[in-house]
Amino acid sequence: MQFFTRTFLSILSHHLLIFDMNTIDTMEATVHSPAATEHTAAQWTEEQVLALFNKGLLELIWEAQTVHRRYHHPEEIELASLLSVKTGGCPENCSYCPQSKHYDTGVENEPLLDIDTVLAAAQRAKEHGAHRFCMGAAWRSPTEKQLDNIIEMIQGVKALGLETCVTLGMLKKGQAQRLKEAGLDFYNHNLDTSADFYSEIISTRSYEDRLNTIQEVQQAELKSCVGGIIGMGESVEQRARMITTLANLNPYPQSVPINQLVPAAGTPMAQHEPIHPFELVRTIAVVRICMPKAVVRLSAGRTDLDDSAQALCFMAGANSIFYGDTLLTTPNPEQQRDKKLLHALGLRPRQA
Ligand code: SAM
Ligand code: DTB
Ligand code: SF4
Repeated sequence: MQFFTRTFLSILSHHLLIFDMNTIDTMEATVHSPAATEHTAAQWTEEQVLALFNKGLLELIWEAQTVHRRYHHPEEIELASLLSVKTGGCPENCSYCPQSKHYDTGVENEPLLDIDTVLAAAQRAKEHGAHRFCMGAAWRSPTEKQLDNIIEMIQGVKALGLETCVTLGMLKKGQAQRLKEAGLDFYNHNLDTSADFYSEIISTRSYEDRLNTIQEVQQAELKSCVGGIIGMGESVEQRARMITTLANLNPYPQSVPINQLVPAAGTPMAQHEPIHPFELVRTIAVVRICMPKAVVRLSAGRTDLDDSAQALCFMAGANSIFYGDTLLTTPNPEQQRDKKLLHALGLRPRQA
């Protein structure tokens, strides 16, 4: 009897294995990815990325989910809390940003927060279940003195057992290395859009400047967090172009935040119509397929998404969110609402 049971189970598991392998083969055949399985892959063309954008949405989500499951736990989500440690008065003229001094947005130019305030916020974030703590500064580029202060914050936050990320603007030679030595985990520096659309939204710096800082970050062996914003009036081709640039970075970013424009009053983009949530879902799916191992963050713009739209973003491969009641200067969904949503979807926070 035992023999028959064991034989039956062995035949069954063999068949299941064959079924599984066949299923995976079929899945891989439909993704058409140019060997984009490692962080070092650098073979995407604009045409291939645009072809993904042009697929049927449900097919695209399925492909993205297939890639996602190959590299990530499908029920795990990263919770990243965000704090603006230096708000407002920024000399850059990014036309989406409420912190630029070029626009009258009601955001005041505030001094750098003191270390105790930052560490208290980080402690609260940890108690609420955050895994990563990101600190943002409205600077074009930090001075050495400003970097000293940020380094003290990084060391304090790390000592609390949180992963650290900072976004401080452009870095000069040697600054990424200083941050690395301080124990920083991630540097966030977004490309924001495609090279050909960039000069229409910012004129105080170039795309090249952005790429140079990303290169500094990578050469210092910091992990990079690089993404963009959609809904600024860019075309689908321009979205595909931005993703091609991201995916062809060598290595591609370990973390990719996808923001939906938050149209802030007083900025040149204040009147922009919101994009349809499916456009965000589609963009996330393409990012997931092109950068399979990256953590993809559903970032700014979540207050405009209902639970179903967010669930679709997670199906499409997003596995990180900003967690906390505010982003830098604009609102984010309340923590309690997020807790309920994650529970309803069976998602559990990634542990340190
Ligand atoms: N000043 C630094 C810089 O620009 O690199 C760091 C802070 S900046 C506020 C960080 C990122 O926030 C920007 O690159 C952009 O992607 C995002 N961001 C700013 N304003 C936004 C808005 N209104 N909607 C969506 N994302 C926004
Ligand atoms: C990122 O990609 N999004 C975050 C973070 N990196 C620094 C910032 C979103 C800012 C949204 C507008 C605001 O709150 O001021
Ligand atoms: Fe300044 Fe960054 Fe805002 Fe641009 S996005 S205005 S660089 S804070």
